[in-house]
Amino acid sequence: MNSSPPSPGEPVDRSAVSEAIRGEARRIGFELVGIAPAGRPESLDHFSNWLDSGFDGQMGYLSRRRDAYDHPDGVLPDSVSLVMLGMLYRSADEASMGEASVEQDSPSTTIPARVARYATGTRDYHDVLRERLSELADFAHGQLPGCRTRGIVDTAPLLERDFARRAGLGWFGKNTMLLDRHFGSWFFLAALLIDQPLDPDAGDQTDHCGTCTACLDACPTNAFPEPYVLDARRCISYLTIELRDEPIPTELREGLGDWVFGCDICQEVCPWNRDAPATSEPEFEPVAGLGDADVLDLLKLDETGFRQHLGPTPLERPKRSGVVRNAAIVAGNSGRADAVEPLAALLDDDEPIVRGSAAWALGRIGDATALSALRQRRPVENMEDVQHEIDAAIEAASAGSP
Ligand code: B12
Ligand code: SF4
Ligand code: SF4
Repeated sequence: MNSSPPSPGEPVDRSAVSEAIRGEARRIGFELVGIAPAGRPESLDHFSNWLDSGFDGQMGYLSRRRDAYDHPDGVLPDSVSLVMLGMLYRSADEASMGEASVEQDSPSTTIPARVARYATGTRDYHDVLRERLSELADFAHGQLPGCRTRGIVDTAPLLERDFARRAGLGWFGKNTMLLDRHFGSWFFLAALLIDQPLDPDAGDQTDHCGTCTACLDACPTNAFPEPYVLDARRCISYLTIELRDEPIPTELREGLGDWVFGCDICQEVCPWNRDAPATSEPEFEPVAGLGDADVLDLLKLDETGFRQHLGPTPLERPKRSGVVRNAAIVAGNSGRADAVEPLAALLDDDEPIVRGSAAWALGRIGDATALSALRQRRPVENMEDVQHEIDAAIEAASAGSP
């Protein structure tokens, strides 16, 4: 294979260039690589129906750019090829512990708060992948002088899983994740769009879910109205990250369990993830405070502490009010009496969504101290929504307290 750039005037050997780009992508750290031709996404109609059903909730950025999804031209005008890329992020520890890593014994002085594993590394994955994409783009420009490229991770109007499937990176699982038989689903996707023809991959799209329904059965908030369809409004990932400046619907709070940011359940139960290999990226290994987050610490975060500890991480997205709101709900779900004091302090927080969720949590824990804090706060609370939360919490706590 000849991967040296063509001399001026020399015809481009598309097949050799395609192979060179695949090889370079692997060298840069993308374990999964494939090439898809630009065109109408195969699941565009499904995407449209999904938006029409309102399953996107508050993620208005999806419907606002609806037309741009028709063709990758909406992202890079005159695009012809998409190099679809996947990078593993499961940490070595988790991979070696298998599913046992999910349930760990915690010292009784902490209340475990789970953060989805894609977000526990030292750096935000968008930054890591963008850096690598730019390396790959430089290489492509060397191979195809004068070409135009654009690297994409997440934020552009492109159905990444659709093109990744077409490029042979895997199949759509019933949990909607893109899955590979060897790599499972613990990988990020990225795309490098190019305005030049490359040799596409055959794209094996065989579905290997069979009769399994483990992910659908395990989802604690029943977020799958049917296989292959996710109602994001019920998904913990959406509720804890994307739903901002609003309370989490009361009927879904219990389902959060101990998740303060994102959720991995429908991937953890997937048999194809059991022996999935670990990442080789040190930046995706969990850092202290995220891989082993403690609700009691999160409840005490003020704006300064939040910016200091979580500002440079993906947890910045839901802002301090979102993270503390989520932590309060997890505290309530834990039923732990040692959460009452920090929760009671939050009844006085500037943010109504924090006060409301703290009230709910106190009602759930429901001991005498929690009840007294709620009763004390009620006459001074001036927001109607929070008053309702406190009333409901007092009722719940009174039912359990003498
Ligand atoms: C919006 C979004 C979300 C939303 C909605 C998720 C969803 N399932 O739609 C929320 C916030 C809930 C979310 C959660 C998560 N996300 Co997200 N998300 C996105 C984003 C930005 C857009 C996805 C989108 O357009 N959804 C709309 C639906 C309709 O499209 P779709 O799911 O991509 O495609 C499905 C349909 O087309 C369907 N389909 C196709 N044809 C047909 C035909 C029929 C008849 C039917 C029924 C269905 C069907 O199958 C496809 C695959 O399932 C993508 C990045 C991107 N630009 O693509 C990341 C992305 C999908 N997310 C990702 C990740 C990692 C996650 C989480 C694991 C994070 C976490 N741990 O909390 C969870 C997983 C939840 C889940 N089971 O999907 C990765 C997935 C990687 C992979 N291996 O699949 C992506 C690709 C980001 C990235 N660059 O790596 N996410
Ligand atoms: S990420 Fe969690 S809440 Fe969302 S669909 Fe999967 S199991 Fe359900
Ligand atoms: S848990 Fe089962 S049904 Fe769900 S994605 Fe994995 S193999 Fe498919």
